[in-house]
Amino acid sequence: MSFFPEVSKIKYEGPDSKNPLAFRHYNPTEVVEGKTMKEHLRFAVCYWHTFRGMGGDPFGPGCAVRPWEDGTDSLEMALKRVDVAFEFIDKLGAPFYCFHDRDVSPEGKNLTETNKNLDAVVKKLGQKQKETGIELLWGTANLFSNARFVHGASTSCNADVFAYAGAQVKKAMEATKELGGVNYVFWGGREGYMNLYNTDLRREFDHLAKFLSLAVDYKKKIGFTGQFLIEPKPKEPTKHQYDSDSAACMAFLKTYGLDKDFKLNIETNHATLAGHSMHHELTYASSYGMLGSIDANRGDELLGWDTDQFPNNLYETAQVMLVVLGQNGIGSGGLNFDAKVRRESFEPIDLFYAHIGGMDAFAHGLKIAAAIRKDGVLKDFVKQRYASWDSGIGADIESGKAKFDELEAYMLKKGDADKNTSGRQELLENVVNRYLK
Ligand code: XLS
Ligand code: NI
Ligand code: NI
Repeated sequence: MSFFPEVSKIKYEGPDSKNPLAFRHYNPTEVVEGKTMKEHLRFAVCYWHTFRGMGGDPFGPGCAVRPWEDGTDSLEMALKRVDVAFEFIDKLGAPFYCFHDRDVSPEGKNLTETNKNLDAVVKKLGQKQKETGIELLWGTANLFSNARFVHGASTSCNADVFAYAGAQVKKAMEATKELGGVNYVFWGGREGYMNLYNTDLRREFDHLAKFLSLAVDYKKKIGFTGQFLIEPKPKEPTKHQYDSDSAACMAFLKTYGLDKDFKLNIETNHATLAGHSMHHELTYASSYGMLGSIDANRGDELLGWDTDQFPNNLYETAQVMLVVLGQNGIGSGGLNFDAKVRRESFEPIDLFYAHIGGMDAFAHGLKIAAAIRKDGVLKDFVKQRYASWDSGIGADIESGKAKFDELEAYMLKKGDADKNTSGRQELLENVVNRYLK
């Protein structure tokens, strides 16, 4: 039985194609900088938006047309949805998918039943992975939808909720391991505060760190080798999320001695909500070897919340790929489309258009970034800009040879600093635009 009978396998047809169900740039076997596009981009489809999102918003319930849904959150429906998901991902040609435990399987009447539901679905996911060759980029636990998480999970004022969350992550990590997942993600959910009058901020941070260190312990115990990732987000659902941006996450991890065990999964729309560009968030993490994976989407310039739209901005995808190529690849991470079609795009076929466009935007961005790197236009400029640090006083400062005494003696003798040269921002922006084709 087919759930998308009108769609066959999406193929690469080249930049001139006008077929909306074909790739114009994503050519999985095309080699760029010594690796195939498939290896560079490591696209993943997310289960929550793509197979559970029904387009609901604060003004109305979901209205997406999904002929396979029976309107229930039953185990039977969950098992059927696995067939839908794998047909979609397989036809699209994405090599990976990602899920939360509660996206793929329903909550039961108690934890025992909930875990049994997950076991049943994981079994089917495993079979489908084998059948299709699709792999799991990452798993995670939904620690925010159920009412028990109203005050957060590991940062809840209720110790029982911390315990429940621990049990849930333990199970989700086991499921991820069983399915060969190459990463495991911790997005904060409701770990944050709405109001400081009722919040012991320091205690909540300590609990968050305790929770993550227990996860590290358990990871070692069961021999799960996937990369742990923290996903920063500054606000929504809480007013202030503890994992607010790359810098905050890295400072937190360092403070609690967890920095060797985690990297970051950085999401475009979360970067912009934090008042940063995606380029900034990626560069910050990558500079310290902390960029592990990417949630690929975009926000709306005029809306101040997490709209999770599909990426289409070539400037941005090129910047993302410049950072990724600059660190020699995304490693075990990938580009997960944490993105949802608009409420108005309610037909199943829209899911294909959305993903094809996102994949093409990144494949195109990859080609642009590679061309910029090939000509060395930015790299050479930056190298030249910092040349004063490569010898003389600059090299002495960097190596620790020059202290304040030496700096004073040097400058007294010289009288004044050498003249500055222009940063040439506009010139460089023009140069980058030359490659946007
Ligand atoms: C929500 C997050 C979430 C994570 C996974 O804003 O992006 O979807 O990626 O829990
Ligand atoms: Ni998001
Ligand atoms: Ni995300």
